[in-house]
Amino acid sequence: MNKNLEVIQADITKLEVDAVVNAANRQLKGGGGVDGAIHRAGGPEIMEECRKIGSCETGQAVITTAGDLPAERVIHTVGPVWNGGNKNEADLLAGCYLHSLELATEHGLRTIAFPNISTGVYGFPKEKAADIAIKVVNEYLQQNKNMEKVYFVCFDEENKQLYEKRLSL
Ligand code: AR6
Repeated sequence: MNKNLEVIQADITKLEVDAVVNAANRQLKGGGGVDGAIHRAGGPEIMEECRKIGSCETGQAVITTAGDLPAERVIHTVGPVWNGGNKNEADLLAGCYLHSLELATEHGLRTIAFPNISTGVYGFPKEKAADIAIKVVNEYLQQNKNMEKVYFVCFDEENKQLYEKRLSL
């Protein structure tokens, strides 16, 4: 396993990292799950910036302040809704991880925490999502030495076990 990769079970809003990633929607209008938790804990400044940005395409990422969160910035990415697997869901999910990492690098951010994007309300199968997330992040870390630490933040036990198994922890 890449030593810059770590699996943790935690509430992402509590992490002191350079960037936390939010599993947002295309309208950047907030919602439930991790999105709701980030806006609740981070306060209204995050939503103010989201409103100015307007929207984000599925598979892409945008960046805002982290408001009152201990992190420095929030990267909002929009995961695909699972629709059976033939609607380009895998590539779109890979795009979420890649574009978030690229945006972090552009902004000089060296530690980043990802939630399990699309595996909640959006219904992406957790095993497939873990395979994609680990592959994209591993490849990125091999090619980009600027990134110090990537955390896979698993909220539920099932995701934690899936990630640990794949990373042979
Ligand atoms: N910290 C870390 N992970 C969390 C937290 C938290 N505080 N809360 C939930 N999770 P979801 P999606 C996990 O549904 O599937 C929203 O309404 C959760 O257990 O948050 O990409 C948005 O506005 C799951 O493993 O995101 C969108 O409309 C993971 O975060 C839509 O849901 C992602 O679940 C996005 O759906």
